[in-house]
Amino acid sequence: MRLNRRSWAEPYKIKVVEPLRVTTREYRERAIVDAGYNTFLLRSDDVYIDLLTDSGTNAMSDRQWAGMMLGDEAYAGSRNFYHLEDTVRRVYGYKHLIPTHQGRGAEHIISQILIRPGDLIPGNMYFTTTRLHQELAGGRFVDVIIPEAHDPASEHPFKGNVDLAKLEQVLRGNPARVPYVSVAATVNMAGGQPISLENLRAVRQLTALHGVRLILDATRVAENAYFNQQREVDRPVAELVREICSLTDGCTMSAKKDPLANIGGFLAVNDDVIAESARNMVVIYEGLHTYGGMSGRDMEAVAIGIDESVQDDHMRARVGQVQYLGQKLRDWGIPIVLPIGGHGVFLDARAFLPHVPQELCPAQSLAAAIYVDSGVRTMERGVVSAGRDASTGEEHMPQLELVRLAIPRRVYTQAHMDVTAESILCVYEDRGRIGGLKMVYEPKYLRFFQARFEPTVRQ
Ligand code: P70
Repeated sequence: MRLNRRSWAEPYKIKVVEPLRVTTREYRERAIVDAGYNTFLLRSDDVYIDLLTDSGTNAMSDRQWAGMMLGDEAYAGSRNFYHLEDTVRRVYGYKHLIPTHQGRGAEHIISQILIRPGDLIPGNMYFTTTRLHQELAGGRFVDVIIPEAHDPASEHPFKGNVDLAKLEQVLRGNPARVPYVSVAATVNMAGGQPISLENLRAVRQLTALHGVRLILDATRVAENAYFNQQREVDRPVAELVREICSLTDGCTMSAKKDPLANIGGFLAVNDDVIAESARNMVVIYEGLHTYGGMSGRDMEAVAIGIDESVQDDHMRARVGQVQYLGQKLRDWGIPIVLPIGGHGVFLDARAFLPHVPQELCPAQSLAAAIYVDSGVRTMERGVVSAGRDASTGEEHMPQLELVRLAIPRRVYTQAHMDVTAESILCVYEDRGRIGGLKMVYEPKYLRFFQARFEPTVRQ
């Protein structure tokens, strides 16, 4: 036997294709200037391989597309809502479903319902939209993730874990000022890192002791469950998803990620009173409580996608592709966040561009350089994303200065991963020529989406 390991392949074949446009380097040099060196401001037609995000960029299955034809576009009581509600109850286990147009709609509603001015919301690292909604409700986010999460080189298998001592300190020191603890699975800003079941159980115990609710950001909970299966306890992903959710009181969900849809989201809770307030609020900001900003066909696609997302073979291929890209870069000595995450590979821009100080936005500059090299679009996840302190206006200076290569689900092939990896290698070999950027336009909220930059020195 010559093989000691047999390969696996994606558990699907391709039925529809979308042609990609290849541009020249000169064209891309112009395009990135026009986009103010911000990859969010590029036209998608000018992008070759789009690793900006795994959000809403998934390829739907034939079943999801077929389901869309069954969309019941009634204003009230659409049959697709009831299908989604049944699915959420069965797969995640929460009692009440409040649909929203996407994840941040759910974050808005839960934040407004539970947070009072002056409250603290501990969480396992910030996420941009989550923290903003907490702040807009008058709260303040407190980071209680383990310190290893802030170190790109640490190979801790569960960098999404909560530092229990830190959490206990916040809970003890601020009685009645913590409306809930927010736990993300996986942790996006840490590099798609999972939380262990063991840690989540301990968080549950601690919050229960203090009578504090636990709200899950379930956006990538199936990917988290896959890591739990691989690193902690060998049980089916679907079972582990259910168990994670059972340890929490409710969740916010962006259905644009795990659930394999192009748009959608929801808030799900067990508490009848919170559900009633949420159903009342959703009609102000999102739409009626049986659609929340989604069309009937969107809800159908989400319902079917949820079931597909917790299949073991799907998750093996999904996370397996991310690991394939990450391992290639690692083997070439390119600095990435370790362990390789669930939804993307994160370049460590500090180590990649040690000559560019954080004030000059190294990750933003690296993302621009990668685009110019090959048309691969990535996203900054560093000082620009971190924004400013809500009360002092000071810039946050995060320890992690990263460029994210997020992999859409079921969209690209191994060859696309090879082309991407080779582009990163070329940029790495030429890294001495990449300089810094200064921000010349800064929007007030979530600045990374629309900020514009100029090079500090001629590149
Ligand atoms: C991304 C997207 C969305 C997201 C998330 C977690 C863990 C909530 C949401 C919000 C899109 C994005 C959002 C802000 C900045 C950059 C990119 N993440 N929780 O690409 O969900 O987008 O549906 O409102 O990752 O990571 P939604």
